[in-house]
Amino acid sequence: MGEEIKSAAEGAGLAAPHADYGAKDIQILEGLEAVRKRPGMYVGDQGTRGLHHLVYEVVDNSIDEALAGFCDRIDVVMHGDGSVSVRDNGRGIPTEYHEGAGRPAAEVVMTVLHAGGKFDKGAYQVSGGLHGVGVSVVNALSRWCELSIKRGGSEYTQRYERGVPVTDLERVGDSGEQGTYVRFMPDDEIFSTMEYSADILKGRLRELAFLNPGVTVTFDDRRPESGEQMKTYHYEGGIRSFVEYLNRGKETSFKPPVRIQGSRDSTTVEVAMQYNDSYVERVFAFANLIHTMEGGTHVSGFRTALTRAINDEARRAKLLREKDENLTGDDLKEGLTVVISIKLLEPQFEGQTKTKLGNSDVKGIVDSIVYDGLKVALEETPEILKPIVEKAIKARQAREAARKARELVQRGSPLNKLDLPGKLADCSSRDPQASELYIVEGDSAGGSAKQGRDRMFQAILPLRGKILNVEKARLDKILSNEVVRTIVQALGCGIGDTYDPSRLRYHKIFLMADADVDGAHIRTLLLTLFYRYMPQIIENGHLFVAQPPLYRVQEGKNISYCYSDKELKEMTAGRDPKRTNIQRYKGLGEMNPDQLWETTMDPENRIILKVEVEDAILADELFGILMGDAVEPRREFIENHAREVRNLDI
Ligand code: 0RA
Repeated sequence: MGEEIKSAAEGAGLAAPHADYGAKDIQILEGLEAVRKRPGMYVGDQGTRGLHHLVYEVVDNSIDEALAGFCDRIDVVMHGDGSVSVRDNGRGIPTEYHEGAGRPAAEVVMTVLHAGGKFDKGAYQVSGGLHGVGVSVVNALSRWCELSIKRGGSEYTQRYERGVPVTDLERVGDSGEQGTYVRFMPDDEIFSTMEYSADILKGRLRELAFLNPGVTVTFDDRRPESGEQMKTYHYEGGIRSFVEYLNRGKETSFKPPVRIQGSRDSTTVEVAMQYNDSYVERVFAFANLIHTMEGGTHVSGFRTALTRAINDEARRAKLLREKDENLTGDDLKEGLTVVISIKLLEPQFEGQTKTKLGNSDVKGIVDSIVYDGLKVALEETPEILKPIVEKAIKARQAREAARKARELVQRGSPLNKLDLPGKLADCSSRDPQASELYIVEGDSAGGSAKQGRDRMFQAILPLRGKILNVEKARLDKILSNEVVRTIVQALGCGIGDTYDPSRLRYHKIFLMADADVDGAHIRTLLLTLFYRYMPQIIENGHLFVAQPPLYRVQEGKNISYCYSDKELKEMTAGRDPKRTNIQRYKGLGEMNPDQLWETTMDPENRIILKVEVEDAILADELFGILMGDAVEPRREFIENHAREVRNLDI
């Protein structure tokens, strides 16, 4: 019998457990094995997302303690060895012997899937979607994991390897404190990357601090290269501070942000909102602290309430006359920054990335709480109404103009060749899934790309002229820009709220610009256009950045290409420089069609970067900083990130 279990454990790469096997061990090993065999099912994927998810999972457990009112401090450390630790001052995972399981409760929590939920941990757990799978999943996907618990006057520790306990839970001393400390080393057999991004982690930790006012969250990056100081996040103002943070550096129509709060049927709703002087709307919605990027019923409820309340009050205050039409939800979007945080008992997460809230009763609840709350706020501070209404009326006029401009851009069916931009060298294929569009900067590069491509499935769109900074313009102006129109026409799918995915003519869209600072700038302008006005293209994984080589290295008849200075250094290390001919490409235009095909466009050889939005707030900030008005943060950002500019991944 021992043999059989051993092979199951070994099959999943598990270490041998410390004690003799029993029926309960078999169950645990099977559970851990399931996690290690299909990690994606539990943490999303085996790349960056999954790796970061491990940290979120442990932190979420600490946050659950905070929500239950037992924890007000969480310390996250990235250690020099690549491990991560999370310490909280909650109740501590129960250490008592668990009768049913025949082992200490803490060992059950660490080794049995979903065991956390079996204990009474308070009503609203951060669970659902990808979250809430339990710390046992982190344990199973870690090379090792160390647990330390302070509880009931004592301190206990236990060590696990690949999820399996290698020591018993031992009492190591007295302690007057309470809390849980988990330190884990992600397993490099599971994850394709072991590189944590401090920016991504900090983004989520800051977000959690905003969503849990009064809780102090710290982040300490002790990795040798980091050189960063410890960060402390603590906001007494909650999501109101969150909105102020999102609007920092922008002019706002009123201060402080309006805050609305209420609850019904065990669902609590909290909203903070403020208008700024930009033209974009930013909605950050959370359900049980999970960022619902795809929106959902809470967001729809908010929108109907906002529209109704503003129209009612605007009419009462005679800011809208009788003959004026009602303001629409779209009119009220321009410049709006809003954070919505709701907590509910059984969240249903839907959508492509399971980040859309589906509970149908939530819409009415949020609608009525926000409507009533807005009415009260507008009675208390009537002066905020006028700027909102005036801005919305201007937005309506601009949208009218935009509609006319858009009609020009979108007229006709995309299958009609006459409606395609003249510069587009289209591909023969009419199957969007098989078709690729290369958006290329400059005519000479466009020429090379046209000659080098496989015309069966690759279309080329050369761009010339100034690409508009969409961060600083309204939709009507954006749509009158030649470059934007050309792109929208070629894609065929519309822009803004008329975006229609079924009309997208290419499912792979490549941005191809020179590998220099100007190229990076052009690429960022294009990324901003997609991110702000066709975000679905990014969300659905259609947008890529082509990676042309920086160097061509010739040795006799042998030719190879290098995509970075580092690669060139490695390749030429210890070579006789006389026989090596190195050509640095100053731009795509210097490459002949064959070279461009071979290095950058041939699906067999090319290196491509998929544009993904890991963290919407981070991306929002990034574009705000890179494209906005404030000079100082931009200078700072470019100085801090200068080395990464070649891989501008959002
Ligand atoms: C199960 C039950 C209780 C707390 C926890 C688990 C718990 C888990 C983690 C993971 C990280 N930090 C944590 N803190 C607590 C409730 C304990 C009780 O009723 O005393």
